[in-house]
Amino acid sequence: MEIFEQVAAMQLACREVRRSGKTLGLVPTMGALHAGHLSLVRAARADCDVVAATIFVNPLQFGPKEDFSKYPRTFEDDCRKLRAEKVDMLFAPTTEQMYPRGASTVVHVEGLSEKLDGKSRPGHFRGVTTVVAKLFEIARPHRAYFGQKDAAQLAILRKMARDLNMDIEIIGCPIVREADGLAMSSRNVYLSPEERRQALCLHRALCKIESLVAGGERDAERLREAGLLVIAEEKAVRLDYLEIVDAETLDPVRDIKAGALVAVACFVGSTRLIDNVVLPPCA
Ligand code: PAJ
Repeated sequence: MEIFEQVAAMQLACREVRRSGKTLGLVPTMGALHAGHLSLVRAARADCDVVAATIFVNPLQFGPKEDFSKYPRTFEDDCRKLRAEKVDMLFAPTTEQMYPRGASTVVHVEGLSEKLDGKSRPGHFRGVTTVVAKLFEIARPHRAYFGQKDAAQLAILRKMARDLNMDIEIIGCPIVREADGLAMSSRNVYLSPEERRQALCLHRALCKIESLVAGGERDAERLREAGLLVIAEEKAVRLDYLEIVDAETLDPVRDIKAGALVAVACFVGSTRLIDNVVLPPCA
């Protein structure tokens, strides 16, 4: 695996891949890699001739009171995992490489970026779309792989690619979970054993909603209330949002017959966790 820190070197290497007629798959990450990230790498490995991963803890997508400085950084370990998955190239730039002094251009998907996580994390999605647009421009991959775990992020990146006519196929990959249902996240390491147990209520709420849908319930508000009750049972967990929305527009839906995204975000202690489930269309 070749490691690039410089934008120009990564750009050159990716240009060479395209020139040789090979397909290039890109997997953007912030490192602290777990099985969720590696599932994206495997999907890319299965589809593309050359796989490039990126590791960059993007300061632009963290709020001033968020965990940028304490975000887990495990670079050597990450490299080992990526090598084991036969990743060809790793782009791990410094902040100065990504945001040279004086850089002032941002990419902002208006509307969508202010919904769900965007409501409680102002500026977050603007940071995500700006960095991903830059990574796309540097690597110009044929395909880019993102997790359904960050459902709003995925919807926003799809919209960005469409709106800006980016010639890149955005591939969404399923959520990878721990054995007990907790969605894998680099932030799970922040949880104490007690919080780790409390954190299961996110998945429990989603399962409750799914089981009510299986039993015939179609009313989004009733489903939402049932999910809220499950979260409320875990007294130490603070709800940020639980919403039932259209997976593309992220606007609330009234019934779930045409399919819907159920997305939840909670603070467990000081750790913010998210999870979701996609309800398929049903009669
Ligand atoms: P990060 O949180 O490191 O996640 C990188 C990618 O892994 C994202 O596409 C995310 O959805 C996916 N992922 C994380 N946990 C997952 C899980 N349990 N199952 C499946 N996929 C999972 O998301 C980001 O970084 C950043 O916002 C980024 C897109 C890299 C831009 O900075």
